[in-house]
Amino acid sequence: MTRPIHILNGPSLNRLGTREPHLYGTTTLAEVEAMCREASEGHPLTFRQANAEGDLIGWVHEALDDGAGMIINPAACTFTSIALADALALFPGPIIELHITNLHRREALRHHSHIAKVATAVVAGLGVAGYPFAVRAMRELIAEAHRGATAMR
Ligand code: DHK
Repeated sequence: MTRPIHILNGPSLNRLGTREPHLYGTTTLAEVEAMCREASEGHPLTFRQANAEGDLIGWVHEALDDGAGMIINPAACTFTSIALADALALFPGPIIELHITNLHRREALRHHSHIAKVATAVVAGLGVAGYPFAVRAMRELIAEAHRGATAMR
């Protein structure tokens, strides 16, 4: 069985499409999910969004046993949630932290990420195109890990 890539989205990302379109664009989260599924080329993936930190943490815990990789846009939890970072630290596979906007061009309160310390890589500032970009990068990371594991045998 191919292990899935889990894609998690944090608070207010369910409002993509109409939420501050000058920052986040006009693509909806459902359209973003479709872009991710196309980029996955059949690799199984889950795509979820929650406004509550505890839901995100629960989904990270669920993913610990079966996940090949994790892509997470933690939204505002990026800057506040040591609890989410602690949960992600348990995840054995690659983690891509993703932001639609370039946080470093924005207010200072968005410049420090708790999540970056446990992430393999960070994608920020590509708009929603960052999502399929991250899916393709994740497939590479998973294939690389698989090649490494095979070579060890
Ligand atoms: C999305 C959010 O909801 C904000 O809280 C972050 C991020 C930026 C994004 O760019 O995807 O600050």
